[in-house]
Amino acid sequence: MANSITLDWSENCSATIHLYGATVTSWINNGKEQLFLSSKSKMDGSKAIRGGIPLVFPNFGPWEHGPQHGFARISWWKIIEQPTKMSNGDVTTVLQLTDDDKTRNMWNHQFLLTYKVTLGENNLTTKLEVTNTGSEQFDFTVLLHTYFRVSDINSCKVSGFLGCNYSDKVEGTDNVSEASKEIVIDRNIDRVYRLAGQPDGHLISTPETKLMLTKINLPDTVLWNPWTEKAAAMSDFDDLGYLNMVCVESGYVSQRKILHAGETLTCSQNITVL
Ligand code: TA6
Repeated sequence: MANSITLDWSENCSATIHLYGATVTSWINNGKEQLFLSSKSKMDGSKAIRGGIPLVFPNFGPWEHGPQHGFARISWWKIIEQPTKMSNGDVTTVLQLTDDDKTRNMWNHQFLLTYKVTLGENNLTTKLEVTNTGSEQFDFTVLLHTYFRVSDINSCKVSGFLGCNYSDKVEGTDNVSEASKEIVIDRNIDRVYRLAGQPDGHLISTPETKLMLTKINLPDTVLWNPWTEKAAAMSDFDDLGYLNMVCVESGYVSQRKILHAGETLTCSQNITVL
């Protein structure tokens, strides 16, 4: 069984989604790869894929019930809609994950995750629907852990955080206000920005490419680069990989989202090549 599916918009515009974690592992636009995938990433289901767009659910960060970042990115998802070319030229596919013994042993709730990936000529949209299919409410956090490829981290600028409050997991501080219009990554950065009410858009720019990330119902953004020491400490991450990636992660993580029985949260991000 093929473990991944590919969306083909044209010969130099495509996206690949691995069924393990429904992880988008590649997005090629105009012949150029836009996502970072570690050359040492496991791709056999033995561990979360290190790169692309891993899905974090039902918990962002360390979790008392199971592995960090939850089970969605380490589960085999099912394709419920094969790649389909729409009338406007976009190509879409839909994958699904529902609760099973494994997930219920960690987190005893019934849920349905429906993930739609849409590839456009110059954009990639990933929409996740979280439905509580049980009879009791549950709460969770959710995040799209996007690894953007950059030619050289030293020439990368990320914007859209000015004035936002963040917690800094490296410095151990909270309620810090971002004073920079553009952030240059020059060290280990691991920040959870609370953007509620802020413009939901980030520009990730290098001399070669400018990508605009916009979000719906994902009010927070995590900014992460492991830098030298943490890169070297990850067995599935190239030691120098930090030079070619930045994680700008769309999430609902600062507060836990409560879903009552039968309720659905629909959240999405769109990345456009400008
Ligand atoms: O992206 C933020 C973060 O929570 C970092 O603290 C770092 O742990 C990263 O996720 C990767 O986590 P992982 O479990 O994939 O190694």
